[in-house]
Amino acid sequence: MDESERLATALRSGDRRALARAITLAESTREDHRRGAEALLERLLPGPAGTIRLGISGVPGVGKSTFIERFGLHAIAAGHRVAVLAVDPSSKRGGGSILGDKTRMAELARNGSAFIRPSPAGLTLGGVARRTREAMLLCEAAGFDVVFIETVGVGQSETAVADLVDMFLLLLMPAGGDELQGVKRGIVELADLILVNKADGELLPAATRTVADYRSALRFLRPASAAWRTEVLAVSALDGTGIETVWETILRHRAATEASGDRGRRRAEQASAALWAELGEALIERLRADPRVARSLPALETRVAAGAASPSAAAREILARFLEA
Ligand SMILES: Nc1nc2c(ncn2[C@@H]2O[C@H](COP(=O)(O)OP(=O)(O)OP(=O)(O)O)[C@@H](O)[C@H]2O)c(=O)[nH]1
Ligand SMILES: [Mg+2]
Repeated sequence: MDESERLATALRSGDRRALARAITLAESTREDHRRGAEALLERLLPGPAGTIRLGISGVPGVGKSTFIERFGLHAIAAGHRVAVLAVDPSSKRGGGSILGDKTRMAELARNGSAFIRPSPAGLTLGGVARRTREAMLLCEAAGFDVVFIETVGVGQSETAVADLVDMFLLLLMPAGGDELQGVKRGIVELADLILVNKADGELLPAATRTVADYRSALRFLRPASAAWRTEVLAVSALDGTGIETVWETILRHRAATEASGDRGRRRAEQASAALWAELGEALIERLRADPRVARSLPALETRVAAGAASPSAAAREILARFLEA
């Protein structure tokens, strides 16, 4: 039995240490590690059917960790196994965030049916998204049938996460008026489910108002698919209000998008997008490593920067060098 076969067997049995090791392999930039991760992923395909991939985003402090812990424990009680991955390309959290999140999600972290993994540090957003996709597939192969991908609301990372999952959840704060609280319209448009958190205590009236505001604002948005219209719910991650309704809504979304074929199509599109991203990355790497390109590239880049050559002509010339037999 070779290494990837051994790892695949341990992983399929649900061994969390094997899963952690496999993800480390996938995140590594070392060529032999990458090859090992590839061999492993090949072995594990096709993954189990019926998994639920959820993205979640929201500004710092909105209650993502509290929500994931509460919701995760609920899903586990319903017989599921829950993995939590983070996409966070900003250096301010990076590898250190796991400590914070594991203490914030202490009960979930201790649960044998949960697996929590921080964002790989030191990668670009594109790199993080690629490796997170692989980590997600590894989690599913290890029997984690509900996978959460969390990102802090910093802009582009939401799109990257929405492109990895079946359903994108946006967590909002209860707001005083009808202001859109710094959440970009484009991000609201990505959401399949909007949750106004902290609907408890003295924030309850504001939360109820915010739900109504978003419900009416969404009436003017064209739904992204005929099978599903974005819904808005009030929840309290702290006291558990609405958590059961969130779970039911997720199952309803799954049923609707499965029946319409949207779910399969979305996953197929995501897989081919991942193929093209890998291809693009691999080609650029090869191109940069090519000695003929290396000789001509700096001078051409300088001329483009100085406005003396057009990017398209320069690109054509570089490609011609690269493709020279
Ligand atoms: N009242 C109330 N407070 C909440 C609720 N959910 C979270 N909080 C509080 O809000 C604060 C932030 O919660 P977190 O879960 O750490 O928020 P987060 O979105 O994960 O924050 P970052 O990890 O910094 O991005 C904590 O003090 C929580 O106790 C809720 O439903 N109601
Ligand atoms: Mg958090």
